[in-house]
Amino acid sequence: MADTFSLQRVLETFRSSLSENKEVYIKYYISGWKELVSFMNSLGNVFSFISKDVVCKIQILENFLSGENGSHYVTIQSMVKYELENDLVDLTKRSSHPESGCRTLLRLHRALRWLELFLEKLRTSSEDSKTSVMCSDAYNESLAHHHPWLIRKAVGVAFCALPGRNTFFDVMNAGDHTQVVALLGESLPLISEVYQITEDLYAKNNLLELP
Ligand code: 1Q0
Repeated sequence: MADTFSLQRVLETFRSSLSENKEVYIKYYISGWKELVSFMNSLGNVFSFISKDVVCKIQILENFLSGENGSHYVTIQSMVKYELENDLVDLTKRSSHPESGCRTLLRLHRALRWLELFLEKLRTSSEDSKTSVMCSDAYNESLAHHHPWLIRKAVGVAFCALPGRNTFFDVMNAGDHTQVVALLGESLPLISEVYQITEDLYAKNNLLELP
């Protein structure tokens, strides 16, 4: 991972995460999240409670991937099949498998929906649009449904510390603002595709509400 964030690299990792037959490689999926975490860290300490949680979830998945059953964790599809067939998922209440790959990835998956909504708002925003409003609208339409009151409040405080739209566009390191908008237009269908494939897989297996 290079030091400076680039939107292009996020795009590339999500592109690499799709296999030819539309399976999602966990390795690249989490690389995409690592890039986003490094971006979030550059925004300041207010965001550290969020990035800590993401880092922790990335670590859980990396441990599975490098562990003795790692071959079953190559794609999200193989993980779901393996964990379900071997009763490794707590389906209704957290008990003997509180940190399964399936429930851990579900948290990132829900956050990916937030990202998709936020980036779409950013792409179609005008110069006087506020990132804090775009961020919290995207949040209220997605992740907020899964978070308790206390977290929603803390997230609301963090949003107020977001830099403005111009700074956001600059730190994406993707050229001038017109180029950033074009790149966002290119990235979003990919992010949506990865999201939708995962969503369909989880829905088919009744995994969307894992505790
Ligand atoms: C740039 C601003 C970042 C705003 C992030 C918005 C999302 C807020 C998420 C709040 C998470 C709160 C911390 C803990 C939550 C956990 O309780 C929860 C559930 O886990 P569990 O184990 O308790 O059941 N965890 C989650 O829901 C995971 C949340 C992950 C949030 C990931 C947000 C990642 C943001 C990355 C920066 C993207 C910058 C976008 C622009 C970059 C251009 C490509």
